[in-house]
Amino acid sequence: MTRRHLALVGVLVAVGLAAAGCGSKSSSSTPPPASTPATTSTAPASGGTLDGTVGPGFTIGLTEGGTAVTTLTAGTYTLNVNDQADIHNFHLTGPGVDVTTDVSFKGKKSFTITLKAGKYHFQCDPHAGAMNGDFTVS
Ligand SMILES: [Cu+2]
Repeated sequence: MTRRHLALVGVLVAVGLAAAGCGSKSSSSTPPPASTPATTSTAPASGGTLDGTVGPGFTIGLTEGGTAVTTLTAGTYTLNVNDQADIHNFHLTGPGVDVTTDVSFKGKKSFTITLKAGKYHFQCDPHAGAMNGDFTVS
């Protein structure tokens, strides 16, 4: 092996180490969070899980992680409704969303909803005046 050859090998090793060091620093197993795509996409952009409850009394509520929802970030969410009475329903409306359980229905139902910036309202239709709530999406 010539001296020139050895020098070249040394350079390649150095480059390889530099690249490896750089790679281990910036790369990780998870890709960076995707920002909202410019084009319309059906893939969930963000969001999480929302819990809607109605009944058994004259109560209705919407929580996320146990906290009452007042504001949310736009995105796709799973709405899990626990409708605990056959005299109430859980009806959520707002930009692009209109989902409800039947009044006579009693049990759990899940919806996938995509929330956009704007005001949303949920209520029990038969008792809308007393059983309702609102939140804002931005
Ligand atoms: Cu009701």
